[in-house]
Amino acid sequence: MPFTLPNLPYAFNALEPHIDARTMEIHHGKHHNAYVTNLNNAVAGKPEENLSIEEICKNISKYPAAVRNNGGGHYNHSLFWAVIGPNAGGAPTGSLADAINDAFGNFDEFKTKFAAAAAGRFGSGWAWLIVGADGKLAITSSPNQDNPLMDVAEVQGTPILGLDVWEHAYYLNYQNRRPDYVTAFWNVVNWVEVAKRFDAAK
Ligand code: MN3
Repeated sequence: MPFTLPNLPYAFNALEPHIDARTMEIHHGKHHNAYVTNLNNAVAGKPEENLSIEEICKNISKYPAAVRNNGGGHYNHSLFWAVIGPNAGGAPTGSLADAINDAFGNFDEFKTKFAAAAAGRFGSGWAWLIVGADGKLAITSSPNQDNPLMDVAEVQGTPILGLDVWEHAYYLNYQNRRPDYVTAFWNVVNWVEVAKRFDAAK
């Protein structure tokens, strides 16, 4: 099987009270796991089983819907687990902080705009902070399991921070209160990891 479920690099309860253990357990072990299984089934015996998930996303228009949905699901969740974590939150520093100030005015303005993208994504999808082809930061959102790496994305770039706004990501703890979940998200963002991805994407 070419694609595997990455281990969660912290305990299910490590993000409490911001994201509850039961949500993390189901989200990682059931939802992400299903995307990996369905992606492996969709690429079995085809040339794309030898490609990286990033390469598949970049050429997603060539592949059937099962690869788009489950490949996106695998890429998106793998990024999500990495950019959140315990002992996190606060604010970015260094060149990432400078780039956020350049692009959005200041960190609070950035958070307001990102939260608006997350709240405004109708139905299921993701909010993103991306590095565009021009090297500049931008905020965007995508439906379903699409992402900004995909050649079909409205706004394309390299994602360095993503927020899952599917109901399965927050419903057990927050019910219909997506804005409360988005507010809590800032307490678990691993800015060191986001900065690493920013430096790599530039
Ligand atoms: Mn999810």
